Amino acid sequence: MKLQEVLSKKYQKEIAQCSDEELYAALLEMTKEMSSEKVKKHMGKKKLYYISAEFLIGKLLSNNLINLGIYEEVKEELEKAGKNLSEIEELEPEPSLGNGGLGRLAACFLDSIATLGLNGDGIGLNYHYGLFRQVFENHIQKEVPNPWMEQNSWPKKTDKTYEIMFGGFKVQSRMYDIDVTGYGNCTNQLHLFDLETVDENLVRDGIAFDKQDIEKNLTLFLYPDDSDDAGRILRVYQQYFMVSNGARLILDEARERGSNLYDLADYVVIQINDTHPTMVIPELIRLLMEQGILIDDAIEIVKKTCAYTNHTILAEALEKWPVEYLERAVPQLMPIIRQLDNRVRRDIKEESTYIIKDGLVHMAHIDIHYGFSVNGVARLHTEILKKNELHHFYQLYPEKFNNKTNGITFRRWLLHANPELTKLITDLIGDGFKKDAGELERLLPFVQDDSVLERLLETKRAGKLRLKKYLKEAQGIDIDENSIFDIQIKRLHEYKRQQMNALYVIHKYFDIKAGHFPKTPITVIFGAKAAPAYTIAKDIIHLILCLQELIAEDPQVSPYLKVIMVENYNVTAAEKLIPACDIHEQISLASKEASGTSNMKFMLNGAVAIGTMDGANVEIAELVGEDNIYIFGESSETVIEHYEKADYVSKEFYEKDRDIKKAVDFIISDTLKAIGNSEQLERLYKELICKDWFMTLLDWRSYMQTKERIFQEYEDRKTWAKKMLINISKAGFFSSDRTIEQYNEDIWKL
Ligand code: 26V
Repeated sequence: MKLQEVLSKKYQKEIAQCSDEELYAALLEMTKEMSSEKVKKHMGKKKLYYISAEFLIGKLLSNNLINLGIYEEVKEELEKAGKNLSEIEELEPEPSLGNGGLGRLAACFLDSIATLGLNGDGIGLNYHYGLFRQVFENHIQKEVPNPWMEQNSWPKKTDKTYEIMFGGFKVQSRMYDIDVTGYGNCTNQLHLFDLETVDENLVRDGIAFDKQDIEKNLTLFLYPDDSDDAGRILRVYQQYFMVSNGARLILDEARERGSNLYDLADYVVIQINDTHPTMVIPELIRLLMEQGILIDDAIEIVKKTCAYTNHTILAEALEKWPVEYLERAVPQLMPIIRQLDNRVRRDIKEESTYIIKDGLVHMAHIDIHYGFSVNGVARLHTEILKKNELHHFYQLYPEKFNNKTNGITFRRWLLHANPELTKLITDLIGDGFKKDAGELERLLPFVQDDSVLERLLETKRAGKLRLKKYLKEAQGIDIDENSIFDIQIKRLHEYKRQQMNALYVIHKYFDIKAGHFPKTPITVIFGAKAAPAYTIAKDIIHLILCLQELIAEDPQVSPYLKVIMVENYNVTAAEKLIPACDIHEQISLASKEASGTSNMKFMLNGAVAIGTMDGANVEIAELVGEDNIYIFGESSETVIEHYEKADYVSKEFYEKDRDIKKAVDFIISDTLKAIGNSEQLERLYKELICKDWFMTLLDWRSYMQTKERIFQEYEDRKTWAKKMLINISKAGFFSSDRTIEQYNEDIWKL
């Protein structure tokens, strides 16, 4: 199908006469039609359902054109008529159906499942506004709605509707489908459930809305503010709505394929992405019982069908719902959850594994007892689950535990995000790596080739120029492409330690003030959204924004150092930031970051990490070797020991290290208070010296020394380019195609 044909039919116009809006609408239509032609009739009877509260799919147009194999062709066709595909792409709103890594992982997985030709669909919710859009006002994050569904949008309305029961009322759902195109292969579906009665007019003043009116608000936002009961119980309604729809769809489809429900596990495997979809287990049991199946049989059937992925060891992130919430929102599930708990109590002594304790339902415990597989998302993470967090479960069910180190789709994070690097790689080793990421290793011999290293540095420069243009247009910010780009982009959380990076900025500011100038100027870039009710996270953003202004206004410092907090960090921004990066910050407190996935994206784009031995950093370090990554800080064992003994006292570090004290004290200096808000700065200061739960000060000295070393070593451009090339050539392991092959081999068996 040619774009011109669509335009002639739709508008009776030539490409050159069309507006970008018309071209976008036509491209959308054409892509939708082409991808639906590739929906494959799968031969095998078993099908995977990846259920997730988040699918951070990003913009889809270019990605779909790439996967359909027509990107270059369309780009040229447009260019010939004087049109620019990137400009057309700007018109596409980004669906923000996720918070961060967990949601983006789900999107990468769908891409790989389709690319590998596996029979698997996603199931989630069609949030009208998704996650909030972040704006900065007076150095403070404000949240506003992000309406992404427009007249011309990706979701296709289907005829599938279900009646969903809640305590005291019922609602009618409808399924919307987004085509997920695989690279040169088949198309799968992302099924997003929605409610026709949702009322966008409920939203007032930022992202506030009436949280009680479930029929009007159910699918308005992703993770509505959970700082109060109404917000938390709304989450329970959302989760049940998602899984009840999902479970019915799954059973309908299984029956259509010939299942008698007793043999469900031969037809269906469900991957539960974190605990948010956990209620699918009792809901399936309930639905099977409605079909006349006895509870013991129903439990056995479901047990063979569900697999659980854990994405965090943070206790506060492991969901536990008060029994009374579930009684209120989904009373039909509580008898089943009680039955499940009773069976655990009957058979197992270890009280810590019970499902209902102190009036709380431990969602992960349902998954582990009543699923057949439990996996972590990086080797270290899985080991910590087995040894610490889930040790008692591991003793009960060692055979259920397995690791699946995360991965990323190279189609989006290399082919689409970095055309210059893609071209260089293709020139050097052909394009086999697009299907078999392991082929990137063939780049290794080129570390001896100066002209290749030179070309590699040029691709980095191209990435920097693209980011420069983007930041100028999006935020009116100027950056210097000749500076070192040091980037930390991820959700804002204390364990990820953006505050440690900010303290280094303060240190460097003093250094420059004292006349010690870096050889190459440094641009420190942050991108992060904070959960609306997470006070300290918002204080950290406030500090960074104050530093941004302070340094920009200081003529003595600004030629050497620049701090930038990118507004509304999202997938689109990441696609610009990652190819431009020299140094990426992966500085979580060891043991706390389950995996991280931006680390993989950066590596693939020739950036070098500064990181702790945490999450997938451990596996990256092993692959690239110690010369090609900068590791610092205490090990996860030491950190876990500090927690066990409760012996970390941040004040001791503050008092004994002059540089730390000076940097921390600066947070509440008159200089910063003149720019920012005293209450917020003081709260952050106190948090750091009195609590510092994620041990920023513990690792700060080693962090600072490592950064100094990096900036020195950056000066030797050839050696640096070698580090870049080694990172790229070793990135193949982190293709989500590899991850999905392992899920399929060990868990799904499609
Ligand atoms: C959730 C919450 C919710 C409430 C309070 C604090 C808090 C802290 C963390 C979380 C994270 C929930 C799960 C999650 O998103 N995990 C991320 O999953 C990624 C994909 O596996 C992984 O790369 C990240 O390391 C992991 O943090």
